[in-house]
Amino acid sequence: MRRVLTLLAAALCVLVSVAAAASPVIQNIHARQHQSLNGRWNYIIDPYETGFYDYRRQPFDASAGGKGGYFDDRTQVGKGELVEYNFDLSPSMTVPGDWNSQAERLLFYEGTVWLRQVFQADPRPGKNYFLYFGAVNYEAHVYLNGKKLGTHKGGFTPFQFDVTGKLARGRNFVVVKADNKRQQDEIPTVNTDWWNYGGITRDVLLAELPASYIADYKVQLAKGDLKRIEGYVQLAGAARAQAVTVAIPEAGIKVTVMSDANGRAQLSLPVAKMTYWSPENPKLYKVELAAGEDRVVDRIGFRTIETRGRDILLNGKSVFLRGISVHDENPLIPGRLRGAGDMRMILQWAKEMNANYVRLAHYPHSEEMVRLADEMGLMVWAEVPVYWTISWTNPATFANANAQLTDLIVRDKNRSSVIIWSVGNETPVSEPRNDFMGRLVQTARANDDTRLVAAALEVHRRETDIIMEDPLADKIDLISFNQYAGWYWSNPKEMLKWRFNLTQDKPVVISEFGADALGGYHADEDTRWSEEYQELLYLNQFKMLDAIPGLRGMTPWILVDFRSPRRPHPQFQDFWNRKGLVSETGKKKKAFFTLKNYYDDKQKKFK
Ligand code: GCB
Repeated sequence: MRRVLTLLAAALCVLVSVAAAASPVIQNIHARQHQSLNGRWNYIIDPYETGFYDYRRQPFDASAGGKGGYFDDRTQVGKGELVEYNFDLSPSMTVPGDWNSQAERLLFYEGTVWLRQVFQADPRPGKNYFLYFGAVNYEAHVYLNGKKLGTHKGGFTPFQFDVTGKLARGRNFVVVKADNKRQQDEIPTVNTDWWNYGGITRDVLLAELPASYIADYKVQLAKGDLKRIEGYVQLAGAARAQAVTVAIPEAGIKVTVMSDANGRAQLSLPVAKMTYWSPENPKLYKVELAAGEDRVVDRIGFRTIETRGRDILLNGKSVFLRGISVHDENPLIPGRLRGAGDMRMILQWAKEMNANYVRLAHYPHSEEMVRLADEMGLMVWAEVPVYWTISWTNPATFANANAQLTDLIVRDKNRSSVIIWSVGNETPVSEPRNDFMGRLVQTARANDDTRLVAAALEVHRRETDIIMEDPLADKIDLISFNQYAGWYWSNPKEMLKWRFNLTQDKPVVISEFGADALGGYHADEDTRWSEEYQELLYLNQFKMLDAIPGLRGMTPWILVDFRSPRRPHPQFQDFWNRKGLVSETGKKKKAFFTLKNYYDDKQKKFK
């Protein structure tokens, strides 16, 4: 009986979570008719979750009326009534924006903050409405006009709720309970080397779409085929079977196809003449899609990416990935990147060092960042926060990682800049981990066969050899790994004793190496934390790497110093990881130019 009850309870839980789940995200939502809900949001800090649980620790939103929960915007209360919160009288912060950088008392905060925005709406009959969030870190409970829309976990991927029929004419309010507490079974887990910025860190939109609408599409060159565009258009809403038109006027392409009863129209379009996207010429075409009343325009680049033996081929030609790793953080006004200006600054630094490639570590960066990379001509390694010691055997943890990976691919599958999906970083080899990661590789390939799949692996030392003995290496397309010769082991002079002995017949792309240097601190090259030490480490690392026959790229760690709670040294760190080639004040360290010289040289050799 007990078992039956447990099963029933489990089934109910699944039902509840499905009912509360967000609906699939609409492709290119920023290009649709929408109202921005960005701006100043009032907030209440709630470390004990008093607005969520009653004093018996029962959630208010499960009980009748939910009286007491902070999701109701009770600014008008009856005389004598006890209400212990008030959004109108509470402080406000900017959304999108992490909370840590907006109030001193929130710098190290990990827990719940409630945020509320008031907006006007004028819903029209026959239209669909979606409330969209670019990202909320980490767990979000979302309420519209006091009623729960649902929940979402995962701090870096978009989600949305269908609010058709739920909007009032005139005043509406949306409340988000955002909780950034770290938990062992989540993705990422409790231990990371970056700041756990909480809050609504990306755009919030209310989108309006016709009764039938274009929900999703993929318009990309077929795998390894420069002469054919392959993909689909997915319709949703009332009428699913419709004529769908796809036009790329500048490439002389225009077709009309019928979608099936599920709203799916498959595309296979011959390409006659086209300028292919590349870092040297990041050509983007205007792509117009139309079905019934709906129409959406995107800007898409077309390129192929493949490996052949130890080579990486971009549009059929051998390419060397002159890269750099990047976090989603602004050093100058610390906090998550706040918009196109911040993003351009970061990517411009990468361009200045003659990079053609960036690793957007360790989690999905914003869609806007990836679109900028499209426009500025930077190839992208995109990653999910499967980082270090995840709970490998927990099925819910896997489901979460799998969902984050899928959502990333769904969002960015039309971006020519993205050439690699990375399924994780420095995950320690074990049976359960190999299985978990192997299944993520399968998910990436099942969702998108046009890009490479990789992971930042670890290498091992045997005598003076550096070797790769991770079974995951057999399942991915690159021999990609982090290694910290000269910093976490050995030193910049002695590291030259070691040599890479990599036997796999695959391109080698180093996902990390580096050393900390405090910007402006000068000493001899044996002195840790000095710019000279960092510079020598880079020079000697190049010698070691250039001896690898299949070396096809690298993303040293990292473009800019970044905040990390794991870095407390008062003189050299002060909660900053100093492996940046640009300091926290935006000043380029010596090794920035060392890497630039190396890349200038590589570029000549790979012409
Ligand atoms: C790594 C991690 C990265 C860290 C870096 C470091 O291997 O992948 O997230 O920040 O090392 O500085 O130790």
